Amino acid sequence: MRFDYDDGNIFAKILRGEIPNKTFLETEHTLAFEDIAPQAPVHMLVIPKGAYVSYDHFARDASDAEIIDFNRTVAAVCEKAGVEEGFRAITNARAHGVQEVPHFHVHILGGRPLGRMLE
Ligand code: DGP
Repeated sequence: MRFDYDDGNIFAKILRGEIPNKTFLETEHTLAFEDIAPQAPVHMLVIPKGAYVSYDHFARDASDAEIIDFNRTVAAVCEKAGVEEGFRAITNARAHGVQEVPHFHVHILGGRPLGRMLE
């Protein structure tokens, strides 16, 4: 599959510092920040700094260092956000996944019981 990255997307603009964000954690390869429209008391977005469209793009083409850094940052976000009672990690991809922003991101939701998601 070919992944065409559009560097005009909103998260690319955040990474370039063109629009503000509420940064929660930042590492060499990864940025975590608050979602602008939180669906739960904790709603963070974790994104790689590299130009990846979706989870399958990232998992296929990112370097080992980027993948490790991303996953360690997810863990650090969970620790710092205090979601000991549980959380949900979601990533949407393309049209069927209802992905709004075409830069790979994982939502971390928590801070309340989240209910069942899969039907
Ligand atoms: P989705 O692509 O459907 O997985 O969701 C994109 C999420 O990005 C959605 O929860 C709202 C959030 N979002 C959209 N624009 C901005 C923005 O400018 N800043 C922040 N912090 N979040 C945004």
